[in-house]
Amino acid sequence: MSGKEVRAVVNMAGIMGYFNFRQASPFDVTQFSVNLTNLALKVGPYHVHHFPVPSVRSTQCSNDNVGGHWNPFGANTSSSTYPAGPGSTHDMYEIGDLSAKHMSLNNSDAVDMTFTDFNLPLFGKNSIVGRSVVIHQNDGVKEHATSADESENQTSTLSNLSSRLCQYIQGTHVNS
Ligand SMILES: [Cu+2]
Repeated sequence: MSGKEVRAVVNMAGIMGYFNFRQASPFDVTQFSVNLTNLALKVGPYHVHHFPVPSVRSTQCSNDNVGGHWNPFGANTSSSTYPAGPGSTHDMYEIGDLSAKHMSLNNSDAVDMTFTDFNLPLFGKNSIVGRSVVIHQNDGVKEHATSADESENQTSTLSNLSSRLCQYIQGTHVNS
């Protein structure tokens, strides 16, 4: 069967790089890569949020538009048992809580890491494809958003609303 690979190419506010997600089949783990430069120690958490960025020229990167974290199983981040960082089994986290599951970008200028995620589907109703990735600044208020879409040849777009940034993930089907 055909695998899936989706990517957000980031070129916003000086930050360059990408998030890449690849899953060979619904029964395989997802390989999740983060490659970002020029973070300038300004950002920290990043998540898959519920909805895609509304349009290619969007100035609408707020949570009103992209929703909260992608969390179809209802993990409770307010619980005392919710993991504060990496090291717990992936079913303990919101699917979209990538920074808690894998690595915060706190105090980073450049990252180039690949992780194995056991709960980050690119297939089925819990898929992250067609949603958004948001990078939050360290103050927890400002954020940068990207949107996941598996259609091919979609043009990367950029918009900058105050300090929020929106960009689409471009996807391809890959042979597994
Ligand atoms: Cu977020």
